[in-house]
Amino acid sequence: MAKIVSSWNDWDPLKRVIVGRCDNSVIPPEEPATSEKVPVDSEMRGMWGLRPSDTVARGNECLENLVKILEDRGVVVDRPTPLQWNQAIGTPDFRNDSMMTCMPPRDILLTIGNEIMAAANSFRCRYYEYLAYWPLMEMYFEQDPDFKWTQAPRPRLTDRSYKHNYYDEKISLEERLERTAAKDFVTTEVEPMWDAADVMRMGKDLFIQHGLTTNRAAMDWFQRYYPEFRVHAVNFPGDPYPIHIDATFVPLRPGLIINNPHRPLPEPQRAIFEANDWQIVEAADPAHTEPPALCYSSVWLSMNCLVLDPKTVIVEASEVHQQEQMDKLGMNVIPCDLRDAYPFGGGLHCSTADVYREGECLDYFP
Ligand code: DAV
Repeated sequence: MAKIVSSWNDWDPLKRVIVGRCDNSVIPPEEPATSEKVPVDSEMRGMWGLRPSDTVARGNECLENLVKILEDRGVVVDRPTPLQWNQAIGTPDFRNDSMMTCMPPRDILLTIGNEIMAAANSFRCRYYEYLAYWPLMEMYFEQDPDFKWTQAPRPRLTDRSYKHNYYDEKISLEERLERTAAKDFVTTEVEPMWDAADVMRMGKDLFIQHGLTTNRAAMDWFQRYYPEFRVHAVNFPGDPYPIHIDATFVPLRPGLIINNPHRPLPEPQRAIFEANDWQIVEAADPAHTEPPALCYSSVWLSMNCLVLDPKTVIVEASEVHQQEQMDKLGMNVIPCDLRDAYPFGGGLHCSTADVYREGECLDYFP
């Protein structure tokens, strides 16, 4: 019996990882939590259904590029088992006309030490997405006697979980920014809801973004579940669509973080980093002015990199400015052509979920 699952942060040497799949991906129908995520001028507004098959094939090709880079470096790569995502689903509390995808895994699975936990996502269309990863969880459970297989409390996602008419087509960018600054998001606080990609793991500290996909009740839940950890709620008032921390605040190695210059971490939240001599560097500008077609995310997926070890990082191949900056920061940069996977939910960090990194749970902020 071997040790298969262990990871405490995003930078220790990566040995085993899950890479998503684009098969059967759907642009989901509108529901209370998702309309917020689609910008008013997006070509995706008001449309839903299976994504065009040529884009699925191309997205999968990009993910294969990543798999090859990882395997060539000796990293073990596991893949999910996609479901037929364009099926209607229901629970006693809600019905939804479709599911979405098994991209990106980073939103669904949170690895903390020897535990992998399926998240309490706020999108109804993602309610059953964890099933794509269950064959892997079964395998880890069978092979690793220390693996803790966990499901966070399932949110009910009734109408009480959302602010209705929170989202108004006519809302201006300024109003959006005011809402972010006021921590006024589409979810209510009746139950903990969170996406795993809002949680940044740094040993004994968890920095969790409060935004459109993760609420305050989730912070409270995390602190009670992990009493030995310090849970920090963080906010980035410069982000009009605050979803996931990994295109905003990205650690490269102990002591060094790149921060989206449009979404700076405000005082006093910076204090804990500064007091411990961490350097927060403004990330380089993206190489693109627009995201690819049918993409939910912003151009800042440029900084959504996958750190292989404290000296090595995979960066998207067209993101030349980000590559150059990483190089200057002393990282060995491996470019990977992945841009056509962005529409499926994200960049290099999003498209993966940690299974095993060397190293232990350290206190970086004593
Ligand atoms: O900037 O659109 C994308 C994060 C995806 N996990 C953004 C955030």
